[in-house]
Amino acid sequence: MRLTKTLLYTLLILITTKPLTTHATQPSPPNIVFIFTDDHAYQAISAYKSRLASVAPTPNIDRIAAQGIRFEHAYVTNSICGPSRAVIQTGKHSHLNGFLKNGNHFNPNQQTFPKILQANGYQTAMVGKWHLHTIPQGFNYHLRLPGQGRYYNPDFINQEEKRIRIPGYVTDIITKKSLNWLKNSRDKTKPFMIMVQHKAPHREWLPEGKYLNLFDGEKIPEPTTLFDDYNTRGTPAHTQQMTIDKTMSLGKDLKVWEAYKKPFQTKIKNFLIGRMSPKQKQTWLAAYSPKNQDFLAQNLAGRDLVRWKYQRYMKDYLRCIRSVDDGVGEILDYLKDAGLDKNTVVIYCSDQGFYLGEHGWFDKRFMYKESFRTPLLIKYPNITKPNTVNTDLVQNLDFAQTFLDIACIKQPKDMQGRSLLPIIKGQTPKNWRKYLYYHYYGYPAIHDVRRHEGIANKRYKLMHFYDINEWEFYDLKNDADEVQNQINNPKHQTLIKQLKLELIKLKKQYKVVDQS
Ligand code: SGN
Ligand code: CA
Repeated sequence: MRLTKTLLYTLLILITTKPLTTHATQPSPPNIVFIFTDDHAYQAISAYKSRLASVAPTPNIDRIAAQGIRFEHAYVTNSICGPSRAVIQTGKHSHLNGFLKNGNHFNPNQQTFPKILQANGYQTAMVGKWHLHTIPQGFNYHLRLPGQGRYYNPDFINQEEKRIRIPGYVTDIITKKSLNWLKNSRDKTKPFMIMVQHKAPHREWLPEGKYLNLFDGEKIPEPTTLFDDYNTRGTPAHTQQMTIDKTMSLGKDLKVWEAYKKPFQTKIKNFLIGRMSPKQKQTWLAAYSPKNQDFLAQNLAGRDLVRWKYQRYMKDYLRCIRSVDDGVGEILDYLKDAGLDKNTVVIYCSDQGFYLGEHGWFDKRFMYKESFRTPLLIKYPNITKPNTVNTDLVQNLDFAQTFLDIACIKQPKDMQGRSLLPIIKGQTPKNWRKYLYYHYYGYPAIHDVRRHEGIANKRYKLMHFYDINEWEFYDLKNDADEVQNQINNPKHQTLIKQLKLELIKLKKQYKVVDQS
């Protein structure tokens, strides 16, 4: 009976997937290294040439762009952690993979791209933040952070479902554990796919000991919309809870527990440095105590205080990214030293974008540019031309099919994205998508961003906050910062009507179930 089942399964795989054929120029199916960060905004990658590029370079991440493609129009379908991960696993929008918002539980028995790769002879691994609240399936090796994970001396859940504490700094540990699997544990006769999934640079932005004084004395450039008043925007931009001014705390977020009285002060201090070793604590206090005293002595208020908070926020955030960048460098170096680089595709991206002070905000969730976008860099040796910049509309929805296509495996018909492989080869299909569909479901939830869906192309964006029936419309060519909601501008009414029809078509195509 068991034998028959195994036989049937093997037959099924043989029928549904093409055998592992090789690309003309490749000796064996390419390996895939997917490096994935949490909340890493494209503005904080120097390859994207943003306002932060010169002050906070990311030389190792930039190596991927220099040897491959930088996507200028890469977006997510739902700008929040768990949903983004579920979309990547399944190649399906949230309403079909069932993971609509953080806190949902991923159905682990559904089809995912790692399962298909594994069934087709790939060695697969996942190390780091998982956040899908179920045991990962489809991996030969997995080691995951429980929930959000912690920066210092983090706990992990190993393959035996045991919680283990690993001393050190989370980014460094994830890099080392990934390298350890690549070097020592995988079956080297088979192609591999590894998902290196960092916690950094997620809130509460606790940097590694050696970087606690990085950027001291420097001024991080401010975005032009730091003091946005949300004039012309609808209700949601006014009622969100994610401003640097009001929501970002001096204690937990900015590590100035001295600003509070005991016992609250002790509580925050314990939360932030309580699990550090005496040496880690000492390093922390030596770096932050004098900076905090200096800040408190200034007695800042109003815009000056917001400006100071922005500087502390950005410095901590960018310090966390420095460790990520080091890790990327270590992985790229290993691939090169082991002679694997020529047959390994490396992808760098984040689960969504993030506000680095734009609109006065941190966090994500909105369909506005900074959180709708995600950085995406791909290098495919001998296939991608160095330093390519691509402007096609791509989404995290496309990754699963891309990875299967790279591995020469047939893409399941029920996946909803499109393989990026033709684009990676420099041959964008003529019928490439013209519109993107977006849907955020997480309300009520932390940061109070109202539920919305929307449609966008490179020029226009139409958003519908359906619970309160408010629409917003932006002309991105004339208003790149999205501060001029034009929904009532008579000049645009025909276009808005057309976009509403396109939105209906898109929803039909993606089989969206209406929420309102
Ligand atoms: C935590 C954070 C939020 C963040 C969510 C979701 N607060 O709740 O600021 O938006 O995670 O982030 S914290 O004080 O606990 O850090 S996500 O990346 O997992 O979606
Ligand atoms: Ca995230």
